[in-house]
Amino acid sequence: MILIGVNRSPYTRRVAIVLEHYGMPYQMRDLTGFANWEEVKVSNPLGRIPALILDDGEALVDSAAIVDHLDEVYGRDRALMPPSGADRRAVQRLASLMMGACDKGLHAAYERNHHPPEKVHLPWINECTMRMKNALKAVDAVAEPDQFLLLGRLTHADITAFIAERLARVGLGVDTETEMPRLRALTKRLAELPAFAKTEP
Ligand SMILES: N[C@@H](CCC(=O)N[C@@H](CS)C(=O)NCC(=O)O)C(=O)O
Repeated sequence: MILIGVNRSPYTRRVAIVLEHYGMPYQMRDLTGFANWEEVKVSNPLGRIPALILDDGEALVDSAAIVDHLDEVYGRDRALMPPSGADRRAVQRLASLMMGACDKGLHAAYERNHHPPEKVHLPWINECTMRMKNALKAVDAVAEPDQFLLLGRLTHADITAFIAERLARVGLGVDTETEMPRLRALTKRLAELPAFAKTEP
């Protein structure tokens, strides 16, 4: 498989962590939707990363759809997403919150990075950042010391919390150590696990 994207993209990193955790072989093609539009659009007409090219050439797009496929191939009963019921809903809820937090963070970053300075609307950046932080704080409130977020094991909730916290801290300068200390403690522990360490950009 070929993963198109760069690990500084939270969505790409999520897929890379899942591939590593499942022990699935893949090659990385370091492309971004902005710098490499012509190449990326071949796999994703939106020009967004990540895209995952399967061994038969089929291209999957959008991190959620890609990890759903990887969960299926790995086996629903042992995947990072529980197969059904209350456990599945709980993991879906936190993972959706965290992917939404990434979306808010990117809206803020794009406002800053893709507009001429005189057209940057600071209130929009602040609004998006506030909403992102609110979602991160909701996860911080349920994070227990030395535990995974849910079910006593690694799930998509932890991986998505990891990438969202990193985007807030590294990409937007949020002081997560102070504002979401329990979440930050979790992401420090996760960073030590092989799938996370190996994909650090
Ligand atoms: N919902 C998509 C979002 C992907 C996304 O927005 N990726 C960013 C990089 S972090 C991108 O390629 N942006 C280029 C663009 O929006 O044109 C996913 O989960 O994969």
